Parts: sequence; structure tokens; C-alpha cells
Amino acid sequence: MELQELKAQALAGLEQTADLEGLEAWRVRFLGRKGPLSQFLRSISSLPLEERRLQGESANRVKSSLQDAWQSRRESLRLAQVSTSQSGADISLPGRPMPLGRLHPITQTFRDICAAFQSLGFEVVEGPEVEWDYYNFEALNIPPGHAARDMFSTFWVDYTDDKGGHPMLLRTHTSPMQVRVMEKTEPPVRVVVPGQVFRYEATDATHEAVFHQVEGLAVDENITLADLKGTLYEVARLLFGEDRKARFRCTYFPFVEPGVDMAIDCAMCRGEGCRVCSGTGWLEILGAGMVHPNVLSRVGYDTQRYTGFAFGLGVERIAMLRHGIDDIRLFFQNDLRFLRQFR
Ligand code: FA5
Repeated sequence: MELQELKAQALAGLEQTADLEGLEAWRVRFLGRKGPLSQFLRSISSLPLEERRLQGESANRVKSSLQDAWQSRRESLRLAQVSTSQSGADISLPGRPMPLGRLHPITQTFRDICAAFQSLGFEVVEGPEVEWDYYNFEALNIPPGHAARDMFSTFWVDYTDDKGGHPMLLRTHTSPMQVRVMEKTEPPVRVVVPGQVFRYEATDATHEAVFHQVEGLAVDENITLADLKGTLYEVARLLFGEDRKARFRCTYFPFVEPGVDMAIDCAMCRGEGCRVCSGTGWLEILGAGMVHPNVLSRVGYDTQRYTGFAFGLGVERIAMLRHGIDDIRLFFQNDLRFLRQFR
């Protein structure tokens, strides 16, 4: 039989195969050792060399195109068989779309806050969540027994090594990082510290026991309270836009002197007074002040030469004000109906 005729016949037969068994029979018939192609290849061994080469090449071409056709037919028969198999799974169906995740609104807010401070020349650093009593309290001018410890009731960790027990805790604020940074850096210092903090306290619409802060610290020559206010007003403008109101009031933190807190007019009631702002029209977003000289001298800074400001900003409060969220607990309930609303 002519090689091309054989090929046409074989391909037509292949089309007719309906299942894997039929396909195997086809393979034995056309590509098997006793099949016409093998016989043809055997028969040309007596031909003169040049003729044998030409015939051999054409026969091998036909053989390899039949092998390719066999392979693709096998694949489609196999797919057809699986798709109608007893498992009931139809693997020919298109895949289900993978749900795309997104950043948690608190992560987004962290990033926006850090970007605002970075645009003013602050560097971002991070620190430990399990902290020594020393950094969380003592180095911040809150010695053991100081009444200000009551402002920050927290969770304690028992830690003992061969030199005895050391008080450790889940940090109540990001302020310990002020001390850690200053211990390692000579002024000028300009850092912000995003992180998680912990307090043993009851939750309500604006308080959580686990929440997030961004600490800020700037130390240099000639830094004044005006620099603190200017920096925080500018960041408030970047985060909230031009038309929100900000308010500074004096308050007390042992590690600053003087101390202030900053509030933004309530996003819920626009200053009228509601549940979220406890009827005041304002929501406190941060505590701040001029770094206390005791804190500066403890890390070896020359307090005659250097002054600084520090602040600790509540990230959830900022997110609530920006998005008009009336309950802080919504952030941590993992309810996708809530979380999907953000970007
Ligand atoms: C502090 O934590 C000080 N470390 C801030 C500070 C830093 C003062 C540097 C001076 C210099 P305070 O406890 O007020 O301060 O918390 C700071 C901010 O965190 C608050 O303004 C508020 O926005 C937020 N915050 C405080 N407690 C909670 C809470 N339980 N849940 C959610 N946010 C809170």
C-alpha cells in the first residue's frame, strides 16, 4: 500500500475510535510490530542504499505523525471518560474564580498614617510586643508603684532566667520604642513606630483590649511645642482633608512635659454629640507632648542641648473617623460584609 494512502486510512480509523480500548486496537493495528508500517520498514532493507534512505525517511515521517495523532486522540478520549465518570465531577467545566483578598482596613490606615509621616521626613521602625517593665514604664518616668501605672493595666508574662525573675508584659503602648530608639541613636531622631498594643480593659464602642498605635518621636536642637502642633496639624490635614476640625488640650502623661491630647470633630455627628463621641462632639485620636527631660537624660542625651516631641496615635480611632464607623469592635469580628467595604 502507498504510504500516503496508509496514513489517510489510519487517520480515518483513528477518528472512529470511541474509547480507550478501541484506541489500543487501532495502535496495535497501525503502529504495532506486525502492522503495515513495520512491515514496510522491514521490506526496504533489501533496496539499494540511496533508495532505502529515501523510503525510510518517508515511512518514519508517517510513523511519527500517526504517533502524534494517537497521543492527542488518547488525551481527548481520556478527558471525555473522566468528565463523565462515576465521581460525577465534570473536569471540563471552567474553574471557579479564586476570591481575591484585600488589606484589612487597619493595615490600610497604618500605611496611610506612616506615608503621611514619611512625607515629612520620619522613618518607620518596629519593636517588640512583649516588653520589659523597664521600657514600658520605668524608662518612661513611671517607676514601680507610680499611680500612672493604673492608666495602663495590662497582661503580665512570667519570665525567669538564671539571674531570677524579670517583669515582662504585653506592651500597653508603643512609647517603649521611644527609649529603645534613643538608646541606639544620636539626635537628630525622627521616627514613627506602628504596632499592636494591649490593655486589660472593658471594651465599648471606642475601646478595645487589643488595638493599634503609631508612636512618633522627634529629637533635635530647638524643637518646640510649635513643631509638634505643626506636624500633627499637617498629618491631620493629609489624613482627613481640609475641612475637619482638630482640637488640642492639656493632659498628663508622666513621660512628657507639657502633655496634650488631640481630638478631631466626630465623624458621626459632625460635632453635635453622639454615642461614639460620648456626647462631646470630639473623638480623641492621640496623646502627645514634649519629651520629659528625665526620659532624655536616662538615655544619655544632653538635655541642655536637645529637646523633642512625642505622640501616640490610636489607629482604630483614625479609621473610624475617616470611614464613619460607629463601633471599634467591627474591625475584629472578621465579618466579610463589613471588611469588603474598604478599597
Ligand atoms: C498613650 O498610650 C501614650 N503612650 C500616648 C503618648 C505618646 C503620649 C507619646 C505622649 C507622648 P493613651 O492611653 O491616651 O496614650 O492612648 C493614645 C491613643 O490610643 C488614644 O488617644 C486613643 O486614640 C487610642 N486608644 C487608647 N486606648 C484605647 C483603646 N482601649 N482602644 C482603642 N484605642 C485606644
